[in-house]
Amino acid sequence: MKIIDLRSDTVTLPTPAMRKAMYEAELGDDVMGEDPTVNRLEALAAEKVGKEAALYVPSGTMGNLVCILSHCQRGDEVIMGNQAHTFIFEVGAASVFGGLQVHTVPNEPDGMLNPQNVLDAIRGENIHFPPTRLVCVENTQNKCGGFALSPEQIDSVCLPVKERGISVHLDGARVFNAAVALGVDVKELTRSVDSVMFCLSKGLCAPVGSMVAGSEEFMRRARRNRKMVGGGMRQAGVLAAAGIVALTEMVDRLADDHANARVLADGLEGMEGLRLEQHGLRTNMVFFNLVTDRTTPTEFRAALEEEGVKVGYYGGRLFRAVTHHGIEQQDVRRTIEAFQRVLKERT
Ligand code: TLP
Repeated sequence: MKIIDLRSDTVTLPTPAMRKAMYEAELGDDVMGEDPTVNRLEALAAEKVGKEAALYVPSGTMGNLVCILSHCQRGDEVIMGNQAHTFIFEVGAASVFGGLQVHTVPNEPDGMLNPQNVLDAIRGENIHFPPTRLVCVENTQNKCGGFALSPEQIDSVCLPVKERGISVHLDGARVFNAAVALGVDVKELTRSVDSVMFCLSKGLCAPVGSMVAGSEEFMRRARRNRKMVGGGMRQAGVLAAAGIVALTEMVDRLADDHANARVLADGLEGMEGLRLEQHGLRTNMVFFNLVTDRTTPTEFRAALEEEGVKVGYYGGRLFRAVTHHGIEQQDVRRTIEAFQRVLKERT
């Protein structure tokens, strides 16, 4: 029986084209700036997101950290959503490594930050206050359902912030999902931010790696900070080669994952015992709550696993199913049937 693993799009495996590119990659020492494949990936990434320069990093978590460190000094304050990945899932890295204070504002149900709340959170001149240096936005906003935020929504948060001399970083781990779902060039989603991180190793299927991008001057600081946190890799072109395939061949097909997520959401909608999170333009995620007390989250997950379906657990009664390369239409149908069987016995 095929295991339908919907825990995350991070479980995707490199495609045959990626493995071939990895095998054939021309290599050098990237810390010395001499890996031609990494250099090619960085140029391609910068061009895609409309920034002057880009940098290859081992993970999204490191990419966000390197950007935050490159924007801020110890004692500064960073504003972000209370559901932000940088706040919830990155082990407090900004505080641990940056000596930064995180100031959260509530995310709205679709993942948006209310622009006025963000402006109100900016500190004024006062000897008692830490200086506000940075605002972090996230698109798609994972914990809020992975809905796509439009260029206008992103601009409405970022532009007033920048008018006040404060920088903006975009955690765009899945910004290509947002662009494909909205039918816009990804540059429209990055035009009003100073730095962006996006992942190659999620829906785009590369085995490892994320990119950060921004101005040349910013990227010089980011390169130094990447070295400091141990992210300088040597013949990294063997991995970057897969990243080039990810960016050139794997973006448009994200639409298939979105179509599958829609079918899954439609199939789960209205099932007794479930309540779906439906707050915006869906991409490749379906968040749902288990709303029956005839089963526990642990028992429910185990029952689904016996049916060959794995879903992610987000605490309380909240679960996440993520569609990705390798999940086909028939897998979505099988998943819906598995849910029906599991819930029938427990509602
Ligand atoms: N998210 C992972 C888990 O950490 C939850 C997932 O399965 O979704 N930003 C966002 C918005 C992310 O969703 C993730 C990964 C990251 C950053 C970090 O990327 P990695 O895993 O490469 O460090």
